[in-house]
Amino acid sequence: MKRLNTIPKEDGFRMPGEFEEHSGTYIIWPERPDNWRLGGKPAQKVFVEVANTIGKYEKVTVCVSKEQFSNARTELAPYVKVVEMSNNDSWIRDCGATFVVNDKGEMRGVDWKFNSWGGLVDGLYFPWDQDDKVAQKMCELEQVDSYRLNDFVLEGGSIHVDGEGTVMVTEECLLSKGRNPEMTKEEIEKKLCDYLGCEKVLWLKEGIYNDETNGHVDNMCNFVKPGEVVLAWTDDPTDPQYQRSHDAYQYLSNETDAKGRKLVIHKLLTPTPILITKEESEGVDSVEGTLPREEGDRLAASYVNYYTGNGFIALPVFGDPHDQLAIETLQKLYPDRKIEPIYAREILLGGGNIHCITQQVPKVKVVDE
Ligand code: KQY
Repeated sequence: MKRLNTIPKEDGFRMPGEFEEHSGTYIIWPERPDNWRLGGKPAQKVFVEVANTIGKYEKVTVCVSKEQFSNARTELAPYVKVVEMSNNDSWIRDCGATFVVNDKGEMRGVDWKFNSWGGLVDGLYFPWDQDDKVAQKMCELEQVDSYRLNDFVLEGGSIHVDGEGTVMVTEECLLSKGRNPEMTKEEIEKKLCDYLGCEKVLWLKEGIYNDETNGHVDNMCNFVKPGEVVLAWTDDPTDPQYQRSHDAYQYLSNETDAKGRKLVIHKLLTPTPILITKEESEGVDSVEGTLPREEGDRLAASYVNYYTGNGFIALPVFGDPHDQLAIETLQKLYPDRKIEPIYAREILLGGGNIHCITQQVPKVKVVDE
């Protein structure tokens, strides 16, 4: 498949909202023992549940190292496709392709430069060379051409789009020193709009407290549909999350989207703070260059890190009293989708959640003039 040097927006391509129809989902199998406790075995069970659940609604492809191929193939349901793919870890939202479509029913991939959430400044592991090839490999599997950006670092979890010209990000992440420190905010805006087919960037100040991605927006705020967002929230003024959520609410209340609409903002209470236990910490290998997992550290838990699929929402839950409220809130926001709660503490322990381990492939359609 070809590597393109043109600009998606000028070529007539845009990234659809995640709530638009998909042709499938990609996931990478977890195994690195310095990120996933006990050699990844507990996390693998949850990834199986995520893949098998999503596979009931849309085609799922799980990418696996050669060492784990047979194990993954055995554990995953037969309706899940398993392909061998080298990787450094399992965050395909971030290292995978961002797919863009046009009105003629064509799809292409955007292959951002990946540097492990901050490179040598504050990246989470080294090296990341195999992860940086994942997007191109997905494009080969999908048989689509791709736009490669060698000069712009971005992870898929740091953007959300409404599919109608608006992209939402956080300053904490996109202006961080480990991403594109040589670029101005205006230059970053232009790059986002050019490669996602957007006209307007919404800049939240920060994401979820203690999020090791430098505050990815996908843990903080999501588009339910154009003009409507769901925002991680707490009413506890002693929680360091409080100011972050309130700042975001204030900002979004005073903004409009690319089409000039005021946004409807739905609050989604975060779970009670979740801390790493001694046993969990001890199960993770210590490796220099990989972010350590210390007992007592607060995890960046949020219900906003859900995956929106064809007819369903895959929602992380934590065995917390707020789980039920999250299920009910999202069921009201998505009356036509089944809420699929998945106990996801093991994914959270690795530094992200269900949205971070999935990447959708949009369904292409011809749009009549
Ligand atoms: O998107 C994410 N939340 C990924 C987090 C990466 C964690 C690596 N330890």
